[in-house]
Amino acid sequence: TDHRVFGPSQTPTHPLATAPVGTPPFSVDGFVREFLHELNTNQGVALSRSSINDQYLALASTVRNYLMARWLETGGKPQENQPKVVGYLSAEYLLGRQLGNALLATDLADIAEKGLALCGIDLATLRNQEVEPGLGNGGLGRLAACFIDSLATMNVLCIGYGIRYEYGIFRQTFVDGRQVEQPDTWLQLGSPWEFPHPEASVKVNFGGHTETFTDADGVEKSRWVPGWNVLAMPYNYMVPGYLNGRVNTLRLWSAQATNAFDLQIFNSGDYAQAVRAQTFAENISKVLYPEDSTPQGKELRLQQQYFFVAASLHDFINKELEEGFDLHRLSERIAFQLNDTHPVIAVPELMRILVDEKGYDWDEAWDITSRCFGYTCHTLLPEALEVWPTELLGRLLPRHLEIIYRINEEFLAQVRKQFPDDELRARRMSIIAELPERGVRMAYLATVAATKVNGVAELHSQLLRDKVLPDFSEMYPDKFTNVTNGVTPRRFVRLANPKLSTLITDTIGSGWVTQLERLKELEPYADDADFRAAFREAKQWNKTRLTTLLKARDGIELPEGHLLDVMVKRLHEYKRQSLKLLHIVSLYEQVISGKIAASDVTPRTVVFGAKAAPGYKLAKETIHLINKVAEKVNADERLEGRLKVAFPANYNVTLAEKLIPAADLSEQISLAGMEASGTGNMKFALNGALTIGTDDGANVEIRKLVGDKHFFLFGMNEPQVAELGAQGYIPGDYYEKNPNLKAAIDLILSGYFSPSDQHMFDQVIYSLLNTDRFMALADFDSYIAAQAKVEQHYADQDAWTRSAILNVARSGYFSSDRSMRDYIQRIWHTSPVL
Ligand code: GPW
Repeated sequence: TDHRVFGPSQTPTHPLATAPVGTPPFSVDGFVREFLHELNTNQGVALSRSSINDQYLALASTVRNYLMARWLETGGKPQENQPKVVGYLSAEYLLGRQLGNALLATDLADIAEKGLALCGIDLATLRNQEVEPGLGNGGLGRLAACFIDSLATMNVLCIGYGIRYEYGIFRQTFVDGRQVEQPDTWLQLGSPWEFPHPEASVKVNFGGHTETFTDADGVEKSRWVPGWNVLAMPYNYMVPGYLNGRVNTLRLWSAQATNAFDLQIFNSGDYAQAVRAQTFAENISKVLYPEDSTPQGKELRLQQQYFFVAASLHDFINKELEEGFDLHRLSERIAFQLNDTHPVIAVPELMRILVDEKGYDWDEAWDITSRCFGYTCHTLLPEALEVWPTELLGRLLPRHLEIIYRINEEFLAQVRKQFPDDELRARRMSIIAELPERGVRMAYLATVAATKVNGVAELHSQLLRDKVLPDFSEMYPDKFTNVTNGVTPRRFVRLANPKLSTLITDTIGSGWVTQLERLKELEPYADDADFRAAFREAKQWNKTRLTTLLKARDGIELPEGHLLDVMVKRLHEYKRQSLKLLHIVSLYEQVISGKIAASDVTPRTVVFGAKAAPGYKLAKETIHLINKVAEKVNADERLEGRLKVAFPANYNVTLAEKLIPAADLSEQISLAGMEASGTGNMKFALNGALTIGTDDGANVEIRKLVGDKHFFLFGMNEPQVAELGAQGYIPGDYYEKNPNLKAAIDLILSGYFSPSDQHMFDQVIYSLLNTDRFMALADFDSYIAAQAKVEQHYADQDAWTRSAILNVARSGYFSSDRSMRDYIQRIWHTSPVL
């Protein structure tokens, strides 16, 4: 079947058709011309009558045009011996605003600022007009965005594949302190960064049944007779490398109804039903599921997963490879990376393509498939591991379920061969779970199929081997590896922290932006008083910028001269926002009960940023409680203004870029063994905040690199957590034993923060007192002690600044460029193009 559903393209005959597109001149003058041209022809307005949005859209198009020439080149047909492409398969890309990054990548920021000023336009105003594409929930989606940035900057070919959700992560508002979700209408004011390609749409099948038939050689086979289909329409986004001219592609799929689909219904005369069918199809890419680390097992979610994976595999095989390419060599041309289990249905899909469509025999197809995939696991929480009920999978993708059963059969045969007389092991390892209902364990399927399985920090990879997949690591010891996460220094240092960036560049040159380990060269300057003063000045500038922003954005007043203590991440019990809250309430309680004088409190502002999954009751109640505590604390004069709590709504990438550079203290306080890596932790350290944290995820590596003296460690380590759990953890004991903890909890239980309803927060508190699955009470003492050390250290401005500088200097390892080098060496075996 022809995948070019809207017909083939023409062969060019005019000489200009093959010439490269012209890049606008790299000058203020050239820029202004291009900008006005875009404003007039694209927006259809004169400068004098243009709105800010017109100007923003025209500016975006202008910057795009500078990137275009290289994009067209790098998107050209593949050559002989061209390097392998990375096909990053991810259900989420949390991109953040595009304009600033594009201006940086093209070095156009100064020119644009000057040019726009000549037109009477303020660049900063236009930057603020952009609504960020929030096509992800948190760490996992942001990691994908950092990785594609790094690959482009490193000149590695990559296509990011994902979904163009019409509504990204919800916009969070607070009503009486409670989270209320609003739809994220990010496309409403125009989407200047995307290029739709309706002509390249791909049909994706669903449902129906399978049937057996006998092929020409008399072999009995199965084939899929789908029940319905939708069109996947690609939207391309440019992924520019930093100052290197490379532009890779992010290809996000949008769902549309197929003609065939509605024609059938139109013919039946039911017009209204036909229109509804359209809506049904479009639902698939309508909205991002807002659960982070807790999949909901919804049918539409499985449809989304198969939808983008099927379109992406089809796209790569039929569009990116030259015609007639021998698929036996597929793994020489693509390394598909599975970003968690969300895209794992790609494994049976590739098998189906090879066996059913290309006619390969099973073993041949498996040989190819098992060379093409790498699998990254991002969690240890059992509830985060996806298991799709076979009932659902069989209904939606009957042929894929058959293929999964066959994969499992052959896999278990291998297990039994390698470990004879160990039926228990075979059952444990089965890709098919029997209880609580029959389901497909997507992590097992991925592990069996992938060439490499990696965790996202050293501790996580070790626990993955030893606790989550021990049987698999015994069977395939060489399959398992670690790649510690990283973050892009372009967005999270160079763009987010311009003053620090200038200071660093003035001191060691600009190479650090692409070779972040060179931050090491800053180490000696920690002992240089002038440098420390300049460093403090940059931090102060960031705080002032944040103060201005929060005043305008949320009406929040940040006091001056406070230690800025920041906890930003998704709201989740395992991350323990409740522990941070107990610290605040305890401090407050001690002051109002006269146990300590307000003057003994180190002036501190705690900033929270967190979205809760809309169906996660306890998380939402925790948000409500934080807001209620903030209300009381902020208004209470007995504190003499020395403790403030700020909770700006709708924490997102845009806010992170302003918040993180202003922070003094980074809260990374998950229960040890629960946070796979964390990436916010890295962003803070790179921006000169000190970490208070547990021995969890990448905190372990941060502490090792920056040094114990410059990191506030507290709490149980993972073995201690395991031991306490085995012993039988009784949270009530900690409540009884620690009078400050008890007083804080009692204050909440008394209804002090909820005068209208004394029992408002009973659920949050009783869950801590009765179960406390993540042992917040057990770590409370140690956390408070570590906070005392923070205050001591902070009292010595020079010592603190020295530590902050050393955090920056020693965190170069956490660049996502380094992560990409590790993936390339350990997993993908691809190389940069020159
Ligand atoms: F549960 N992570 C996330 F593993 O942001 F799928 N969303 C998710 O759904 C999952 C993981 C999943 C995060 C981890 O919690 C965090 O520790 C890690 O740094 C990040 O993924 C990137 O690896």
